[in-house]
Amino acid sequence: MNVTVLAGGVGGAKLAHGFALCQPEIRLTVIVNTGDDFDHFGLRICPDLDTVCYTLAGLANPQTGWGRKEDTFEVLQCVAELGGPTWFKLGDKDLATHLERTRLLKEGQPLSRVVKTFCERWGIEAQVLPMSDDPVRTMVHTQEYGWIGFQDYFVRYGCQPAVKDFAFEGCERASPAPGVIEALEASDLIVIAPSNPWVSVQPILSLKGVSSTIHSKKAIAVSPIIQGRTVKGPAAKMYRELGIEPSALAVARHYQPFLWGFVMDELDRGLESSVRSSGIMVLITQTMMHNEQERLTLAKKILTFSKEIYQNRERREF
Ligand code: FO1
Repeated sequence: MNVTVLAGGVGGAKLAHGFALCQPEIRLTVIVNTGDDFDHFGLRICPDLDTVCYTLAGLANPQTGWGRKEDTFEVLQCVAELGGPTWFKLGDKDLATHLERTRLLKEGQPLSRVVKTFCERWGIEAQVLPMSDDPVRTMVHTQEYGWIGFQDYFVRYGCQPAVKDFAFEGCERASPAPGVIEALEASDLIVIAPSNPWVSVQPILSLKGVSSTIHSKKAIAVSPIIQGRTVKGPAAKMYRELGIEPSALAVARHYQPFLWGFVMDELDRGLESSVRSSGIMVLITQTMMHNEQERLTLAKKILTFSKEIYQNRERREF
């Protein structure tokens, strides 16, 4: 069974890890948002790709979800002594990833090739694909600062500014990375991870051919919102600022054209009938993933759910 997961940072990485633990029974591809990527100290930083790869390789920092475990910040400390910028916390081990990636990109290698090399080196069995080899930059239109880059919004200003809109600069010119459309087409199951719908999943969907391919196959989405709040990150705040009440129902409506099935937390059981009445099949289960076992359990439940949806559809087609 071919499973493709669309992922942003921490939430996407955790669910992707759950599916990775189901290998070799499934073949896993993870398509990762690169709209958050930016240049810092002249280095190419790819936060979501690194979060996914570190998580799959068992190298992730368990406290933050991003960066590497057991890292130190000596370089950043020395940067601080020189009066340089320290708002973006780059660990010493993490810096090696950015140094080597930047070197390979400067040699002319596409990002997808660099990711493949790193995955082989880190012993990652899943196919991890950047959404594109071309630059796409997520921009956030804020009340306070106008249009700003995503990492300025997220890290420098701590998601405090009120959002008005988003743009994915370069997405019209960008092509999906080699393998992205092929993986989606060959999928028996496409999963939209519990990542931020506005700034983690939407950049992937904005690329040529991605939405239409998912539309023709249909997907299962996992709500990143539980009881009106996000497990991590600003998704619920964004919904509110855009005039939409944040809820699992709002997420289901967001993805409705693509949806086959929707996974929402047991704490949101009260919203089940509203989602079902939109013609979407629902799985209610624990969606919080506190540890490896819970990642695996959620992935397995989604696999079983997808089989039930198949059977249901076949029955209806006869
Ligand atoms: N997120 C933060 O909130 N603060 C940081 O200082 C920070 C540093 C950082 C360094 C490397 C990396 O790969 C990710 C890092 N992140 C940091 C996370 C990251 O920028 C965001 O979580 C994602 O872009 C959103 O998915």
